[in-house]
Amino acid sequence: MLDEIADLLDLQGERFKPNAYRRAARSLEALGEEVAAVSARHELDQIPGVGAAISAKIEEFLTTGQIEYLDKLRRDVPPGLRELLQLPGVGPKTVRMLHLTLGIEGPQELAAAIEAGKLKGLAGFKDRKIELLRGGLAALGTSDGQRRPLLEAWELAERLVARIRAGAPVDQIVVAGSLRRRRESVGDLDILATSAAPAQVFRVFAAFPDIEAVRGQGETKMTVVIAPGIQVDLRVVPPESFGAALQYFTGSKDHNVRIRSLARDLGLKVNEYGVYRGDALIAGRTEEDVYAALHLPFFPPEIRENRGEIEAAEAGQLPPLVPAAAVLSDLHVDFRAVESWGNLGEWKASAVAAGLKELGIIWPEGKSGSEARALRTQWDDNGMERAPIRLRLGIERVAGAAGALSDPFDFGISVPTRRGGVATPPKAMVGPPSVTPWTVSGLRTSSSTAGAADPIEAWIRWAVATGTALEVTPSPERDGLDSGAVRAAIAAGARLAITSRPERPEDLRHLGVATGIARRGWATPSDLLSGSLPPAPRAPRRPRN
Ligand code: DGT
Ligand code: CA
Ligand code: CA
Repeated sequence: MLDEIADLLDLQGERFKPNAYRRAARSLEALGEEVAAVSARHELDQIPGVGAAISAKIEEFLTTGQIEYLDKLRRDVPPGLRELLQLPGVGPKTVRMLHLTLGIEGPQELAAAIEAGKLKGLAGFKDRKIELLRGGLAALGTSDGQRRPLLEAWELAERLVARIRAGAPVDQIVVAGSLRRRRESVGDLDILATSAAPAQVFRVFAAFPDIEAVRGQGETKMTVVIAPGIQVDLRVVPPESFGAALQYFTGSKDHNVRIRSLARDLGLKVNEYGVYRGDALIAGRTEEDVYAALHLPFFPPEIRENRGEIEAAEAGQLPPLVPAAAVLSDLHVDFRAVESWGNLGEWKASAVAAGLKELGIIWPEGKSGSEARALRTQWDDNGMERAPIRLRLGIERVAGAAGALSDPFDFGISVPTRRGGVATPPKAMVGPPSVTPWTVSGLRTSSSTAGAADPIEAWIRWAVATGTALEVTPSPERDGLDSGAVRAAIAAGARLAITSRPERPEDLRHLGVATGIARRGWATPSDLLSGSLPPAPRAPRRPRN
């Protein structure tokens, strides 16, 4: 409490008092007995740094459990400023400076200031520190207005849609917005539906568990906040406008600005209700209709960012993005996940449900060979080959780790990982020639969480030079390439390995989310490793023991 008083006084710009409270706090920490015992002997003021004012506050706490002075300070300082104190590497002096120079009063304003580049050049704000702040803000997570990792938003959306479908008569229901574009972070969810009974749809929506607040409700739109603070907009639109609404609310804003201007050139008007010539509605039921009315091909949602897709379409050169249904391999299932969900039958069922034809199960280096052989036996006993799903086994080791890579099982695949290793790629991957470096795992390319992103360019060059693919996962803030890195990798000629990085069998369905990130990076089938897998391993050795 004394430290908190010091922080709050610092926020108010007090010069000497904060350090007096901190000194007293340090003395109490070093006390070696209960402060109540010292108080009982009336010796509080003999503690170094504890004068009359502080000892009175300690007495107050011991008798009432509170310190009125602290309570008043808490009331006086804006709550947003106190929240900022929780950020890594941010003390009261920094918060006060941000408050005074940029008028920042809380996490949202700080996030906006970072995005607007206002922190650049401020004394003490190197790029790395700004990255840390950005990550810290994302992790604060408690207040509204935070962007969420794609996968978290996707899972919430999945539950919401399933619930609405189960409880109300909906014809079409699609989550639009940044989630449909598979943006790596999502601000809020934008759900669109058509229904013969909109009121019932809204009733079911409002009854979703974990709703923190209802922000607004009209005839056609309802906005709620779902714990922990994710805003969700639901719109029920007429079927003849569904395509136009979907096009409008999928965005991105920049893409839509271009679309509207192309429409103007054709003497047309486009909005969330449809495409109009004068007052006549000429398209709106489907997105395809909307784009066709503007003489444009259908744009896959993932590339609607005004990053060259309009020009590509005009030149008739939209890339043939890898279809989600074409990704039939999940190339990096961590053995530890299989181990902790030991029933291979469940993995098989999930893999079949996800339409997979191949699973790569990867050992962390150092695990024993008997476990691998036991898995192989279990696999055969479960009839996995008849599913038919091919099993590939491999070893993951830190890229650049010294010493020969032992491959006792003869599986022939290795996964150099950045995880736990250095941020820049090694000169060479050490290993026996029988081992094919397959995918690079553990790269973090999105800076939306704490810590800076890895220097991806160097890894891309290394992947190209060593013939190793780069992993694309549904969680680039944790590991894997984000869509920007995907685009850079493709431009450099690197291959991609798409994986759901599942923790549980049911997570295999996240492969589609990872595929979305690859598509967002303009990946086509020929950019995938799965299009040209290394030769199948030698016939599985069934141990007899
Ligand atoms: P988010 O939620 O920050 O992750 O990103 P979005 O893209 O989902 O943005 P959001 O939820 O504000 O709006 C959804 C879509 O609706 C957006 O991508 C484009 C469209 N939209 C929203 N507001 C406007 C606007 O003021 N002008 C235009 N042209 N489009 C808008
Ligand atoms: Ca949104
Ligand atoms: Ca929205």
